[in-house]
Amino acid sequence: MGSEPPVFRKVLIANRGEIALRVMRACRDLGIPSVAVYSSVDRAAPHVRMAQEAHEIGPAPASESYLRIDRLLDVARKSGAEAIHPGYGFLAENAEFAQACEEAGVVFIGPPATAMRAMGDKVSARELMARAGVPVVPGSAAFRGEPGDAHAAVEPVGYPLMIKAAAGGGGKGMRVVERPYELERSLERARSEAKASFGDETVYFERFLRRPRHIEVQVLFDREGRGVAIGERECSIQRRHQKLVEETPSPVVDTDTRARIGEWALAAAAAVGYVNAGTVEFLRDEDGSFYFMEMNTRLQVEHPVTEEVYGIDLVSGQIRVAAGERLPFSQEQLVPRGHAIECRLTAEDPEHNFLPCPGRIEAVRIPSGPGIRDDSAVAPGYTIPVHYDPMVAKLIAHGADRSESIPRMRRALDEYRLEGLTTNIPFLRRLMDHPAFIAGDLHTGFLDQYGEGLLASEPDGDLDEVALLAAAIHSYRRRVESALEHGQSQSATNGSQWLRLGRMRALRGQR
Ligand code: MV4
Repeated sequence: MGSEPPVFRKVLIANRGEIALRVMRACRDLGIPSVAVYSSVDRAAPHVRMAQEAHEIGPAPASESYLRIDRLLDVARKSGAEAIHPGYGFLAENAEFAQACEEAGVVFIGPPATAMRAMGDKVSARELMARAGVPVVPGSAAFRGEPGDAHAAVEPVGYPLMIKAAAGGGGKGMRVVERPYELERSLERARSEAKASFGDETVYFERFLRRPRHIEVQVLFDREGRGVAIGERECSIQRRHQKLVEETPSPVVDTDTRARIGEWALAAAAAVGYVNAGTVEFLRDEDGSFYFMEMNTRLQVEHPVTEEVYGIDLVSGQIRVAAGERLPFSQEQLVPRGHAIECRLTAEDPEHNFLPCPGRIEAVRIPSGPGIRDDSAVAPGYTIPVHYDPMVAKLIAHGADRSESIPRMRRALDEYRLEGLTTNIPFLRRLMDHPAFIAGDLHTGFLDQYGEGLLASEPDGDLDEVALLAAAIHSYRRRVESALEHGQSQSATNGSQWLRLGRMRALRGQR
């Protein structure tokens, strides 16, 4: 391949942080110059420092910079970029953006807008999947009737059931209904939530699975419709629909199951004319049944575990199929080797309800050694902006099996230093020691069940003394917090949470 011309003359990376660096590296490996973009607060960010060429696209708020389709296409035109990689988040699953790229004659490194739209509506996606032979959770069609008519609609579904927004996804607008008498009230709430979040109050009903696992299958398709399934990832360790730890292979997926869910994932993608990298999400019930949940039409945060175990470069694969090349590997070549696990390191304080704690990084030590990969965007003296995601690094450990990758992850978490920042590293470190985690006994409610026990403040030692201290601290905190809360509405934005924590710390005499 050395002497062949690169597949694109130039690629624009419409993202920031670790994923911008990740895409830049793939471009370099392919001999493609890349173009970075940045908001005003990201002028000195790692992705700008590493770029050969970078353009400012607006002020800090993403809506005025990283989400501005017009400005991104301007930069593509000015810089001569032939293709745009959207990373994840921001515009990665925005069908209008994919379409605008197509219309501007720029290659969007991702699926066609039509495939994104087909997967966007959950009710039609379910119907499409069922027709393609992919199992879906037993459920209803779209429901738009009077609340009183819902009882008849849920008759075939049974209880407990879940109300989901047709335009939803990622956990928004969902409601569990345990008994018939709650149905009408829950329906009204689910509808108003769906209306507020998505501007569409259409809902549908599904049988509620009690302790499911989240298991997803990676696929890659070329433009001729050839596709491969690249194993599964177990992503059951989540908090409020944010994944914290992902791994492959899943502790509960054997070779036959992998082949079976791989076929379903390929059928799901093919049914919408999929091209490029995508992920088909399944829920696995406690009885071992798999059900299609949704499809993510982008590269995912957790793609590195798949890369480590399958020995491939997914981003390079994305770029090559986007340029019209054939799939760079066959299904037979895709044999898993060992086990990989990823932890997401965030500037969040688990001891204070995972409050975002952006700040200045004073010193850094990146772990290394056998089986360790670090995908991060950190540097000494760098200030994490408050405007974006608090994830600062992904740490990936690879080993012969789970009993080798987990100790490697522990060792690497111990090595990691991000001085000046409050991070979730100690929480992740304790998670790696948790007996249920080590046993692979995972489900999507894992952190709800065990999360408290992973906090540093978990009492041990002399219980009477601890109880007394806890009571005193509790009443003190209550006083401080009620003083703070008085006449002050709680804001959901990171920025003002940050200010609020600052005031709270000042009152408590903390740093
Ligand atoms: C479910 C479910 C149980 N039963 N559907 C959450 C995200 C959204 N895409 C679907 N979700 C769920 N759907 C049925 N019929 C439980 C969840 C769920 C969940 C799924 C995956 C990962 C984490 C989760 C956390 C809570 C609930």
